[in-house]
Amino acid sequence: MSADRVVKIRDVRTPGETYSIRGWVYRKRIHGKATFIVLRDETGVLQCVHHPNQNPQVKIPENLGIEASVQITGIAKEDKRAPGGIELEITGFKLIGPSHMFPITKDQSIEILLDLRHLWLRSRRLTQIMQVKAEAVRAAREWFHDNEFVETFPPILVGSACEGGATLFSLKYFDRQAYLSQSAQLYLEALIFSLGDVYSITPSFRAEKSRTVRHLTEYWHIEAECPYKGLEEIMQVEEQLFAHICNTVAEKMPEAIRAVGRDPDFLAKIKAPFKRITYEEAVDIVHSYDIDMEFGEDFGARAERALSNHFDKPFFIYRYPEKIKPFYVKRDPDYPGFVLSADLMAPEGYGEMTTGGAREEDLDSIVERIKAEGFNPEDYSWYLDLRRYGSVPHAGFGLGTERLVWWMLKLDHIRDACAFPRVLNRVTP
Ligand code: NSS
Repeated sequence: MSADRVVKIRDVRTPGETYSIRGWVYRKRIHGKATFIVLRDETGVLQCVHHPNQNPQVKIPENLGIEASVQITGIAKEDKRAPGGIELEITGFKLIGPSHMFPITKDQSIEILLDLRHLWLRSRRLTQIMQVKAEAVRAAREWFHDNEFVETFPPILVGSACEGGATLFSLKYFDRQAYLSQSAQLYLEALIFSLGDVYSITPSFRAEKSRTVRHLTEYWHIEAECPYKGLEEIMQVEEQLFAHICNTVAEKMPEAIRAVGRDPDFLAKIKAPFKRITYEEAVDIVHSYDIDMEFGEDFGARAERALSNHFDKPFFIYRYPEKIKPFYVKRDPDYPGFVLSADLMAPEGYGEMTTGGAREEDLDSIVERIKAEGFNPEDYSWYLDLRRYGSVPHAGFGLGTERLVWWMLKLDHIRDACAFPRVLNRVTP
């Protein structure tokens, strides 16, 4: 191999070969006369060593700092003590960008690390989480593509709420008020009439005023909508997509998953169909843990955690009371007071991953429920047209990408599923 061709650290494998690599200084130490540099790039870390007596032409700056960017040429050698079993004997060294006093050191507080997020992103852990997230979204797109869903691009600046007024971010849009989208759903509902099964992957915004380990104010929302599907059919779409994402990341990124803290085999074994329990059965489970909750109310954080801990695989809760679900959810004709809605729950305490269900097709009842939520039906006039002109039964769902990554990798806090998390007290960096 020519010494000029730059390869990734992952590809430095054959003892005796000369390689050039580009990376950032991860660790540096001097031992006797030798300098040891552990270099990192997006594919891994590699120990490089300089012996001045063997390669006197190489000059390594004494003040070479952590996170300086460098290009190193060297000969690969087997070394059992080096991480990965291979070490590079440095024969050429070029400083690209110096780094003095890298501000991240051991034992810093979470808040300081969050202030330094733009630098903290270079840590192995965050790098691996972001790589798994990218693979998860790629796998989602792959599943949709293989199942003939069309990708669509709904707006982010919108004129009306989808998920209730309490979590709406509003902004001035020239001389009127607009909002940041909470969900692409209403737009996907419009798109099924021309494109059939559709999906989108967009940012969604929620003005969540509570500090929890599962709420962001901005997240990436994977949503789909299908004509002529009902509640059962949309649950089948959800579980197949969900299992495909879990299985694909387990197959493609086992080392990263293990390094972050989850056994990849667990994800490889997630298979559809998932268990389905009714809201009523779920309330019984909550009560069996001596947690107070009224029948008809939504699950609180404690109840949701208990339910989620009760199972060791993903499962659905379906047929919720009408009053805890938004205006667009279809009423269950066989169970008055209940709706054809389901949440896909992750086990192990992580809770809700998706919400989905059948949509109300009837114009009058949707108008009545928009009013009951305190909205003006005029703000939804375009949406109501969908019920006026060739309305069809349809169903859809939304999956929070960061919720999924949070659970898949057993992260403590959902913010670690984001490069630049947006939460109640943070919009920077
Ligand atoms: O509000 S949802 O439960 N449902 C909707 O937005 C529907 N309109 C989606 C649809 O049918 N097209 O949100 C859906 C999912 C939810 O299950 C979570 O996984 C995620 O979006 N979600 C969040 N993730 C992170 N942070 C926050 N605040 C958040 N809110 C919802």
